[in-house]
Amino acid sequence: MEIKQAEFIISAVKREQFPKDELPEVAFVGRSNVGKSSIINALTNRRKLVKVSGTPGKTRLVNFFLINNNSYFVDLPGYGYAKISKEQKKDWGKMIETYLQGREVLRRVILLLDCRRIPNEDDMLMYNWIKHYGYDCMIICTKSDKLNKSELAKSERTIRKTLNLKESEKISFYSSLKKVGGEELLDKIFYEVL
Ligand SMILES: Nc1nc2c(ncn2[C@@H]2O[C@H](COP(=O)(O)OP(=O)(O)O)[C@@H](O)[C@H]2O)c(=O)[nH]1
Ligand SMILES: [Mg+2]
Repeated sequence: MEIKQAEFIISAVKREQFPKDELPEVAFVGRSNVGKSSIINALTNRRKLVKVSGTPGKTRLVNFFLINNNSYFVDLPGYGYAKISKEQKKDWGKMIETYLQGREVLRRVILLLDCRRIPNEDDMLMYNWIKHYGYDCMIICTKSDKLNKSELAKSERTIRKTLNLKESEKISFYSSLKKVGGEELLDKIFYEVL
């Protein structure tokens, strides 16, 4: 699949602002700095659709991007940024929950993990949260250009073990820098979504 059109629609701070046109949604979530903005830009072929490494303080925004006029990419606020206050953490949780609770048009949640890191407690919590709400969770490991083939295999084993993944649960690797295999990855992302 190829993304021919990508358009920023809204940074929502509350439910009433979420799109109401019932198009299917794919949401991206992950630790701050995992490469979430970069992968959305890479897959949509847009250098600045999403700001890379913007101020991590915007913990409450849920950004919607209209894709090919038939679906949305939803950029959920990142977690695990060290320097935010307790209050902001609460806001983050509330906002994610507001979005994940009963979002019928949400077809898939993409959990991004840095391929060089062992998933931490926040990652595990997020993974379990997605499952708890009954959504289809797809794991994409970012920054794959940073590891060689055997290191990538090791990374996959570590992630599988840490998150206790079933064999049927697949992991994809991607580099927003190299952008190899973007169309195949999009096929997987949109599988049974459209
Ligand atoms: N080497 C490499 N660096 C990346 C990749 N993706 C993101 N980065 C870098 O990681 C940092 C965080 O990226 P960003 O997309 O802003 O992460 P976000 O906080 O999750 O939105 C930036 O310095 C990016 O340039 C990648 O695939 N390869
Ligand atoms: Mg970002």
